[in-house]
Amino acid sequence: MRPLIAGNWKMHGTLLEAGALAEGVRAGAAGARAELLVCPPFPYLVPVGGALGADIALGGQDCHAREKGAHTGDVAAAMLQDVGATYVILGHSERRADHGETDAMVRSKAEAALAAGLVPIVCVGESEAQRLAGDAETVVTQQLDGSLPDGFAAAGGVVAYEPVWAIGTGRTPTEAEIAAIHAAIRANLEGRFGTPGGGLRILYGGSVKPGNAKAILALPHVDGALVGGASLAAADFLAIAAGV
Ligand code: G2H
Repeated sequence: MRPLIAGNWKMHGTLLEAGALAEGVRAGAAGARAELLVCPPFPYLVPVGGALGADIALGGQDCHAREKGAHTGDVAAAMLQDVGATYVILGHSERRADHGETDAMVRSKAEAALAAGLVPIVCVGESEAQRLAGDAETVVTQQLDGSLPDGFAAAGGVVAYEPVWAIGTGRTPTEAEIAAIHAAIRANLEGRFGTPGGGLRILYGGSVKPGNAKAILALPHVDGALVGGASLAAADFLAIAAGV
């Protein structure tokens, strides 16, 4: 399967900076083996989508579970689709922490994304305390069971494994730990969805940098990366993509 390298810009940058970053990604993306995806803040989706061009995918960082309505401050999946997005990140640990998003809420959002024709990227990952208690695999499996809707595999959904303690910290699990969780995620997907689950992409996220990307991306069942901080510099993002 074609690897996916996704940039999660989170809540960073100005309009000018977003445009320049998108231009920089576009300028260096020709010939990339990986599929590239950029997920800017909502106000920058349209200009960034234009600057990226047709060969680099555009995504949102969240969507609402409802199709439309009186939900001040929220964005519908169909709105993302309307402005050219094809993916949406859901259930990122920052949203689970900042907005109290539960597995059930993430599942509802993923259903809305599927209904709008978007590919959901559903994030899962354990806290440091859960890792130290030996519960990482159990936690991730529970999150998968609770967060993924039934139509997930048929739509080519993406899972991102992001251990919470590795996000923005410069720390990563060992290669063996990443491989073990990704194998467990693959087994879970195949167990639930059968053969289609074996074809879904599982991304690793959490302090992916040019210096560690190649080794992480070479691990079995690592089908790409969800990149935060390092996606804010075009050269770093492209260097990570060159590691697949
Ligand atoms: C994890 C990741 C992007 P960073 O949140 O989703 O961020 O690469 O900064 O750890």
